Amino acid sequence: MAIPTFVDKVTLHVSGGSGGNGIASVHREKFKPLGGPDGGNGGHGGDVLLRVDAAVTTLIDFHHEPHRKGGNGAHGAGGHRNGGNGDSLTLHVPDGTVVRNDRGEFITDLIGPGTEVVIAPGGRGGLGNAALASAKRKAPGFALKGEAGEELTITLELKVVADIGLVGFPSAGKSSLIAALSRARPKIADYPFTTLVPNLGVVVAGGTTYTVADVPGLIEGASEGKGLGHDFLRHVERCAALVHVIDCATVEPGRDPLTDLDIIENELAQYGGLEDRVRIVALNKTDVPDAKEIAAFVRADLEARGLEVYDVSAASHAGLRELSFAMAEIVQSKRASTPVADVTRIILRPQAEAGVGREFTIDHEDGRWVIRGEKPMRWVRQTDFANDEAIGFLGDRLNRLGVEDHLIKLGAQAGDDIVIGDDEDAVVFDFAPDVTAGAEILGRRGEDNRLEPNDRRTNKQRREDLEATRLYEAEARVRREAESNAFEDADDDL
Ligand SMILES: Nc1nc2c(ncn2[C@@H]2O[C@H](COP(=O)(O)OP(=O)(O)OP(=O)(O)O)[C@@H](O)[C@H]2O)c(=O)[nH]1
Ligand SMILES: [Mg+2]
Repeated sequence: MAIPTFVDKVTLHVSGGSGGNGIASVHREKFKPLGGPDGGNGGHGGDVLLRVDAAVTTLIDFHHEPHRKGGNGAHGAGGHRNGGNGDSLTLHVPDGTVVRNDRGEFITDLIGPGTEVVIAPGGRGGLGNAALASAKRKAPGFALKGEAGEELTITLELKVVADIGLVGFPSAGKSSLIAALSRARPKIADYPFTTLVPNLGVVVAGGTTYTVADVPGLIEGASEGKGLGHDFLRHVERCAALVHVIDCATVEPGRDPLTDLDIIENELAQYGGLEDRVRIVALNKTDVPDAKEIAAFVRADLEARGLEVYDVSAASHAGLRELSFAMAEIVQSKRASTPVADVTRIILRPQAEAGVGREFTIDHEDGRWVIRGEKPMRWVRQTDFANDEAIGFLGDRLNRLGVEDHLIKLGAQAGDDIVIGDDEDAVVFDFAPDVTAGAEILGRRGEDNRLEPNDRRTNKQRREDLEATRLYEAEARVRREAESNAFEDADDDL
């Protein structure tokens, strides 16, 4: 039964964990009518990461389990308790994994063990009302919601990272050569298409350590899907050199070393992109007497084409030393001319596409004003629309960013539709310049008049209130400073 054990292309759905909600809570104590806000922050959602692991050679695990999600952050709680962060999830991928989005666009290429990328960041946790308190907004009756983690569909494609690629007809002896040159033990047999997946071997020669990969045999018409087709050629795309392994012992009609070479070169040309790779020719099976003669016969022609030619036998190991040194030399000079990339730990953080680099944009589309930008869109996601005060807070944030001024400048009229965000995530407002949503609660924007001095209070009450206010303002300041690192973006304008 054919069970796929090597999978070199998969589609994967990844999503970061959701951030926990911040909590609106008020500290209650006997004889203190209004304690300070003490709602804690939600924890951040866990990220989903991809990391190159030398021990992983296939993408098969993802084939079986294509949905992966980071852990959710916990919600905050009263008494200044912050929710814990969600666990991040690290997915181990083979060296040479190419990552693309669902439109087929390149995201990143993961090369070198330890290289990692945060592919789906977790959502930010929402701030609790304690962290949202300020001199002006002493007791916020709302908190920010946690945000959903980033969610995306990606394809992972394995392109083997090898220094040398062996190409040739089926049964030419490619896998036998890898076995003879390295400790790898690929399947070898006297029927064509024995190799269904690339084999990788590590070779040490002349003080150089390098890797050699073979690919399933090619035949004429591979570019039209004959045999195993072209699919596997992507595994030699990263190679510094290609070695033509030519079977000098074949008795098949129409086959001889020069014709074989031309056919393979033609298929490589159809595939494209490999023109600039150094070529070496390994005339194999020279342990067979007839083969030795044929090899001697074609050498001059091959050399006349500018090719380096090696007579070898994977069976007797004749000529392997010379071949392995020739390969080492090419690898050496390639490495010397390529700047050393820091492959140990590259951390990429793909950015959300909308509004990167600027605060916001406003477009007039179908009679509506559409606002886009990372901050406004994030702020909308953080807003609890069931809470008027939270909506007022959103209005304040937008105005401080200059959204209202800009809308007026562009000619927006009261009552116009204002849309923030795109498609399913969009939120529509009526434009109401100078009138804050939630105005019935808030006096001047952002000021909570439940806390304003009130003539009916006695002087003693007033002193007590003042005392309490000072206390929790001081507390809130200390807390905000402590958390400003973790929440640098979220509270940058509070
Ligand atoms: N006599 C002799 N036989 C060889 C030599 N190298 C390989 N063979 C034989 O040729 C047959 C095919 O060898 P493989 O190494 O499987 O060939 P391959 O190029 O990997 O073939 P595919 O995987 O089908 O593309 C096997 O029966 C090997 O034993 C050699 O140097 N001398
Ligand atoms: Mg093989």
